[in-house]
Amino acid sequence: MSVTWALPFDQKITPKLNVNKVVSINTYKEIHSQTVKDYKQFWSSVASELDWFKPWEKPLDDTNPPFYKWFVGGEINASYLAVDRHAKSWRKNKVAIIWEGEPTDEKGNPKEIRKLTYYDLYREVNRVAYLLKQKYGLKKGDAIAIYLPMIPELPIFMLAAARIGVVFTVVFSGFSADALANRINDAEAKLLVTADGGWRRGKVIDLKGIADKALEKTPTVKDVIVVRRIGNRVNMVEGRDKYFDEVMKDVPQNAYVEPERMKSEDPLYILYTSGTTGKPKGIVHDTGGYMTLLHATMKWVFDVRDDDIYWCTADIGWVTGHSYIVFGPLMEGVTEVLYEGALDYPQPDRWVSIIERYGVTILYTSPTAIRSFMKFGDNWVKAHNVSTVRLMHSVGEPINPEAWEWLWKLVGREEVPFGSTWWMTETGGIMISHLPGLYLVPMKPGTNGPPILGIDADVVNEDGKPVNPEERGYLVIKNPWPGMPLTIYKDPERYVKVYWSRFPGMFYAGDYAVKDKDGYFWILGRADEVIKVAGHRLGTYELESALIEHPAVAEAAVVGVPDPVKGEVPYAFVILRQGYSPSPQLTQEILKTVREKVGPIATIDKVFFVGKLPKTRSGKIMRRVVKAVATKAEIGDVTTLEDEASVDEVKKALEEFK
Ligand code: 6R9
Repeated sequence: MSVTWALPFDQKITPKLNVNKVVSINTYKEIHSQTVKDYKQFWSSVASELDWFKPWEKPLDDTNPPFYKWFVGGEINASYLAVDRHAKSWRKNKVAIIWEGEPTDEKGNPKEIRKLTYYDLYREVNRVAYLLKQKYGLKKGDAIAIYLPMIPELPIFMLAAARIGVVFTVVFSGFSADALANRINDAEAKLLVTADGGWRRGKVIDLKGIADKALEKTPTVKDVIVVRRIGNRVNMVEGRDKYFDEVMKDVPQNAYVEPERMKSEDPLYILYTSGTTGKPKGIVHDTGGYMTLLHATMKWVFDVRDDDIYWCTADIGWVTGHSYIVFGPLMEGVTEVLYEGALDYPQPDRWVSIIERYGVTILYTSPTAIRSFMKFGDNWVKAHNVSTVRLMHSVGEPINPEAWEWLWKLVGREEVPFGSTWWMTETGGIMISHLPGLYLVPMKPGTNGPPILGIDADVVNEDGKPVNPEERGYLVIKNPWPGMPLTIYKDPERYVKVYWSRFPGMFYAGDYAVKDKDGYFWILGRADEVIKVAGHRLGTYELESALIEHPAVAEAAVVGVPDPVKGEVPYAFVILRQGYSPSPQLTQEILKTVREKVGPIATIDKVFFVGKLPKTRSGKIMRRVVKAVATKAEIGDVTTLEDEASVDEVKKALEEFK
């Protein structure tokens, strides 16, 4: 658990903007309880705002819990919702995506800006759908993998796949060859889309080189499409690899592909996320329910309007980007910014210059980003005009009140609505949040606010009983919701076990939370082996598995410890094999192994060498004890500990760390 600050339960702030939407928490609770009581009917009325090819017969099939099916009998297509509808409307020539590349000229101005209208997007998505269908023979039910940087081709490929019913899995460009290969193999992807590289902090990430390594062990992949981003020479395998621009030459400019009539419960994508074991979980999202939740939250949480410039600073490789860069905003027909690179490159004011350049009105960012901006000081922000911003939200980890106040004052001018939206890969979209577009309850710095309409969230104790206000417990969701997972891909038992078994009949989120007297939620952090490093979700077990791949490492325990900027960072405690002794060089080698196995995002903050690790009598490493020592917390019950001297070993390693 990473929260160490005091929570301002009683501090209530009402924004000066959007005041017409402000309601008291009691009024909100009344409205909310109605929507929860009749949640099937409530979500049906939301879903009816989307364009369905065929209406559903039943809002929810709950005959086989927890494998719920939303809007059964209905037919819909996510790509149709995101592009065709706008291409046929007055939004045709409205800008959909303003893309800005990372490289800048000597004056600090971006070298490349691309603007795609909804009609451009419609045409490109159709052409790529044609390519995938006609040239590569892909059809409904096939799977592809996408390993691309933040360039317009990424949403285009996602939407093209969705158009023809091809399930896609996007792999974040910070993952390694091994991580990519595992995901491709689990999804049995037939085709991989990658690039000749991507820019990050002025350096080129060799995506094709990493992909080539992954492709050595992915028997299902027959074809590779390489998008040229950098323009450097990369290895191309005859018969397997083709450049995107070259294969597109044979696709008619006006290609049109009929959107597949997907059943509401047909899968849209698989997104792999870390859990408590080494193997990432392939979360499968449906089409109709997922799009319904995104439609609702785009309106309620972001209050999007046609004159907005919306910017979500996440990477599309994570769920935030899937839902709130690709499917949500495009379905709503907004103009959005898509930025390729690091928010503080080449200078700490890159992000504010982007707000200023395009007149961003809605900003969706993360606590880690905010804390890193804070570190650089206020002047970088003050040098730019950010007065266009009218609404902000944060996501990914708990936001500390200081970071909240800093951004609210400096960018929000102490007047905009600003919330912290809680949700996770599994929930598909936002679950607990302020709703400035609908009914806005007063804000409190750091809170997540109340559950959104139609969502019955609660905080419970070990026995699944609601805790008292201000008492810590586990976050659960008590009713099915549109956007919930269909399953874990190829592992339905694990889906039941991980999420639905701890508290029968309730979805277990894996987070600690408190509810204050007003009914506001405050999510405190993970209650399991998952850590959020700079908002990126990692499993400590994945990192441990990577560590022991190094020949010198006999055993390893990884725990998350609080960090002032990244929220949490991983510390590794390592027992070396006989014949090896600690050295800075060995540390570097070990870190390199983890980077190779998991990816550059998996940077272990510190490696500690120990002779023993706290274990139970049956030989299981007690990470809880390691974590307590590392964070100077109460060690708690140690009756199952095999050897108390191991605790001193960990303490000593921390004290003597150089
Ligand atoms: C969207 C996303 C999910 C975990 C979740 C929780 C943490 C996300 C948060 C938050 C406090 C917020 N989390 N948003 N904690 N306040 N506003 O981040 O999905 O990568 O699957 O992570 O992130 O711990 O359980 P994902």
